[in-house]
Amino acid sequence: MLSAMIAQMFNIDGRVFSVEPLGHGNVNDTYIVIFRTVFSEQRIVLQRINTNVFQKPVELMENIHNVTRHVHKVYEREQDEADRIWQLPLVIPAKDGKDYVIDENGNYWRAITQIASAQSYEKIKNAEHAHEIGAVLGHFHHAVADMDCTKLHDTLPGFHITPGYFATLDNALQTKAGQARLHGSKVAENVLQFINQRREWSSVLEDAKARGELVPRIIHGDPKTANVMIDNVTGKGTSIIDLDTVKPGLIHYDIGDCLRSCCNPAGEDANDFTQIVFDLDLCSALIEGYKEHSQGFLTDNDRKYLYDCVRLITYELALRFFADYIAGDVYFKVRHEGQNLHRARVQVQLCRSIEARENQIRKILALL
Ligand code: GN1
Ligand code: MG
Repeated sequence: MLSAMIAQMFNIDGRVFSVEPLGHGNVNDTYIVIFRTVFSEQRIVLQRINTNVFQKPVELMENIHNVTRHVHKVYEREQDEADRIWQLPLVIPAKDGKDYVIDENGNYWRAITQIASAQSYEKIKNAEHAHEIGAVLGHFHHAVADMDCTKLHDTLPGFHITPGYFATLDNALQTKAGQARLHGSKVAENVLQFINQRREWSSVLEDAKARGELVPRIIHGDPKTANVMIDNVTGKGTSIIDLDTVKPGLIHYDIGDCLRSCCNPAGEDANDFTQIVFDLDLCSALIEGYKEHSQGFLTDNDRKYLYDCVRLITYELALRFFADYIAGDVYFKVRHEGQNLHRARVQVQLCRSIEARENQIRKILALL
């Protein structure tokens, strides 16, 4: 098996014993690999980087390398005062010293340590879980707060720049196949209508950035429920994972995405649309956890756009899923035809719920 052969090219003791798929990532292929020696075994996470999405894998690995090295130092330095052992995966070098291996087809692979005795969940479980996810994101932001974001590469230009995604959608809509998908169902037409009604507002964060009200920092880029490891023993958050999108960006992209993901108890693949709501108790719990561990670095201008970022990142994901459906599923992996349309519809429903609860959400976010 190719993945086993690749795994063996990393600098890890022992021999590959097994390789199994891991998680439900929408972009990369992820495996858990067990290495055995005569007296022990070790599990590592092996990933094939999707270079259709991440076109600069070497720069991407450089970002991950530099950020993890910095964060590990912070966590070690602050260890004695911490209420837990905070963790972050470590990049495992290949036997040739590089942070990746290129296979015979030109694919890039990387290996990272597994955060053991912990797991992540596709859907939020309860308020305590939301609190811990907020804590992990807040603590990660605290750990990178003193790092100069201009030292990182922009490995995914346009990522979370909401107005930029209209070009993808509009181009796809101009094709025959795109028109057929749009008019193939009332659902698709309704999603497009929802998106079009909010086009003008969708530059709200980018406009604030252009005015200098919001400034780029280091962000995680994808702090969804499934990317936060929860300790099996204590139930506390221990690590954020999936560091592909660690790069310069607005902190609002992270806060918005985290709330979008964690405050919807029905999850991204919900089938029962009556269950899709933006849950205010989960929101309060997440914000509390974030506040406790981010050690307060938000400015007044940052606070001004907190409600917008929750609504916007939810809207943006609806737009991204929908544009990909219209384009023929070229970006997000799908397990069945129509999945990206379904995913878009879920985010539209969530966005409607956010809009309906604007005042209550603003009140909660004012606590940050
Ligand atoms: C993608 O690959 P994965 O599942 O970590 C996407 C995120 C979306 C997320 C939605 C690079 O993340 O932006 O929020 O799906 N990542 C990229 O589940 O586009
Ligand atoms: Mg990701």
